[in-house]
Amino acid sequence: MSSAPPIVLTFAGSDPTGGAGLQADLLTLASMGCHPLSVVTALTAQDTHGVAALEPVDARRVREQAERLLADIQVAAFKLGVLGSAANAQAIATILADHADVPVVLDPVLASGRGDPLAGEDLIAALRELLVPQATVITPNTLEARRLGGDAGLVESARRLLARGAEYVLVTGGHEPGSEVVNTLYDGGGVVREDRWPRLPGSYHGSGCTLASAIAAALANGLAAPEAVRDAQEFTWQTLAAAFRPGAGQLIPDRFFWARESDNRG
Ligand code: PXL
Repeated sequence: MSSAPPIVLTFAGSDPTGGAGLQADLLTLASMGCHPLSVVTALTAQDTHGVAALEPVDARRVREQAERLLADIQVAAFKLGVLGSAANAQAIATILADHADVPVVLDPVLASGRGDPLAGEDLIAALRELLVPQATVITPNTLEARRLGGDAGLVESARRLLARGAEYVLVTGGHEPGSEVVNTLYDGGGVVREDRWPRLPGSYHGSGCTLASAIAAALANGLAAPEAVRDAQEFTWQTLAAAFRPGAGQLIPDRFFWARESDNRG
């Protein structure tokens, strides 16, 4: 019998398309050999063109969902995506503080890939003040890094996030121009690694959620953060290379690309 899968708890908003959000996290965590626990923080209505509506779940319900799980089940990592409200961020910060030995991957989602806003100013402040200090790895794209870091340059923004207490900051370069996407991992000592990936054509829905969840899965599988970040990028790039277009809008990463590779077909 194989051993039990490591367990990862994701706090995320529901994306009914299955491209991003909670559903992306579940697919990624499962594909990387983990068992996902999930606390829904917000409901969205959307299609592959964009987000039409977002409704936060009440903070008491968020706390209740998580407390029930954590009283019963031991988790190997937390992953945080869309949180829905500053009150939810506060509730989650309290829960994380009660489990300070568990690694935390924080994807500070401020907007969808297409630019639909997914966090207001009060939530951004709560992310910066309450959750960044508890993060093992934060995964801002360059826009989020600048916004969270107080509109400084990228290196200075990363430095400010580290100064707030995050252990590692992975700044992802998908929004910057160029034929390569450059992702840079920083810790308090400076650049830990810089990875370059051939830019794939097309517009993807859920690449950031996939990357952050893959890092959480790799940490839960026992890797140290720099190796977890490397493996997660490799996994994410492959999901993007295998992406498909279920509707008329954005492409969705295939988190189970390996189950459909031609070698595996009967
Ligand atoms: O891609 C970030 C993201 C996360 N969570 C939810 C989303 C999106 C983007 O649309 O809808 C729920």
